[in-house]
Amino acid sequence: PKPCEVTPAIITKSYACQRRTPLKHHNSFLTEPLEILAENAEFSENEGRSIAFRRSASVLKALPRAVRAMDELKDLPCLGEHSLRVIKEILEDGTSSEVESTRQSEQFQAMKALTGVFGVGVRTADRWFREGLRSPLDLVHTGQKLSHTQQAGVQHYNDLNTPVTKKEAMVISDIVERAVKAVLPGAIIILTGGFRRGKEVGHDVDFLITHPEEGAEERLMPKIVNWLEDQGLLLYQKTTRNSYLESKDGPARPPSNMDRFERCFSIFRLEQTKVDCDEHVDASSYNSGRTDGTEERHSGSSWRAVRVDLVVSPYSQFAFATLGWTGSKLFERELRRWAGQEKGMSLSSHALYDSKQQRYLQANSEEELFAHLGLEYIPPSERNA
Ligand code: TTP
Ligand code: MN
Ligand code: MN
Ligand code: MN
Repeated sequence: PKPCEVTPAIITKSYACQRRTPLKHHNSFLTEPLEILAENAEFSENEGRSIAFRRSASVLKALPRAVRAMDELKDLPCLGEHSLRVIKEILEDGTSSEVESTRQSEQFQAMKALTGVFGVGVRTADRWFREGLRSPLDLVHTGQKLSHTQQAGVQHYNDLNTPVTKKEAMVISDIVERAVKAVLPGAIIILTGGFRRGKEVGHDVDFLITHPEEGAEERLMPKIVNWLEDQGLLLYQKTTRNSYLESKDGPARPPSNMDRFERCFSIFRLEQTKVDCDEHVDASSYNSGRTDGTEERHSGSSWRAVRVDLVVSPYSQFAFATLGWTGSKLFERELRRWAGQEKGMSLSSHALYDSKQQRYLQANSEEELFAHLGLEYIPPSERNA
C-alpha cells in the first residue's frame, strides 16, 4: 500500500471513542514511555499535560502497525510538540533521555511507591515525599497517622501490587455470584473494568450488579457485604450509599468522574491452591522492588489479598453504568468530552442529557448509548484507549 494508506481512517478521528483500540498493539515501545511522562505529570498534578501524553499514546495504540519514521505521523491527531519530540528521540536513539531520567528520578520512584498504597492519592504522597518519606516501609517506621484504608493498603502492599490474573478474577466472580444470588435471587452480575475489555491481568476486579425489578436493588450492598463477611472472605471493605437522588448538582453532572452508586471498595481474602501459591512466589521473586515487612507473611496459610470493586445500579441505569465502568479511563473521559463538545450532551454513569432537546435519553444497552451519541459502536475489547 501507499504510505498514506497506513492510517486512513484515524486521521479525522481525534476522540478515542471514535476509534477502535485493541489491547495488544504494535507501538508499546512508544506508548509506554509516553505513559511514564503522563504518570509523572499526574504526580505533579498537571492534568492537562498528563491528558496530552495519554491522548498521544492512545492514538499510537490504534495504529495497524509499528511506527518506523516520523513522516508516518504527520496526519495523525493529538500528537503535540512534546510527544513528537519524545517519539523522534525513541525512533532515532532507541530511548528518550527525558523518559529515562524521569524513570530513574527519586521523586518519580517515591511517588509511584507511595501512591501504590491503596487509599493514598497524589496529594498525600506528595506531602509525604516532601517530608522525606520514600516507601511504604517509611510510613511504618516513622509512625505516620494512616486512615483505615491506608492501614489496609500498607498491610497488604505486596499482594495488592501483584497483578490479579484472569484465573483469580474468575474465582472471585464465582464467589461474588454466590453472594449476590444468596441475598437477592434474580440479580444480574457482570464483570466490568479491565477484565471486560479482555485484559489478562488487572490491579483489581470490578463488578456491576443490578436486578430487573427496579427498586429490588436498593440497600443490596450491605447484604452482600454481610454475606461475604460471614464467610470470612473480606479483609477490608468500605461501603458507600447511593447518593444519586440526594445530589443537587444535576444527575448527569456529578462533581467529578466519581459516580453516586451504592458501592463497595473491598479487599478479598482469596484462598489459593498449592499450585497458585507456588506461582505467586515465583512471580514475586522477579519483583526486586518489593518491600518485605509491610505485610504479614502468610507462610503456611495459603491466601492472598485482592482488591475488588462492587457497584450496584438500578436497572434503568444499567446500560449507563456498564458503559461507565468498563473503561478504559481515557475512553470514558473521551466519551464525555465527545458528548459535551460535539453533541451538546452530558454523559455520566447514570444518565445522558441532551441539552438541545432538554431531556434525558433512555437506553437499555451500550449499543443504544453509542447510537444516541452518534458514534459507531465500539465493543469493550476495543475500548483499550
Ligand atoms: P479501574 O478498576 O480503576 O481500572 P481498570 O479496570 O480499567 O484497570 P485495572 O486493571 O487497573 O483495574 O476502573 C474501572 C472503570 O471504573 C474505569 O473505567 C472508570 C470507572 N470508575 C468510575 O466510573 N467511577 C469511579 O469512581 C472509579 C474509581 C472508576
Ligand atoms: Mn479494574
Ligand atoms: Mn487501575
Ligand atoms: Mn476498580
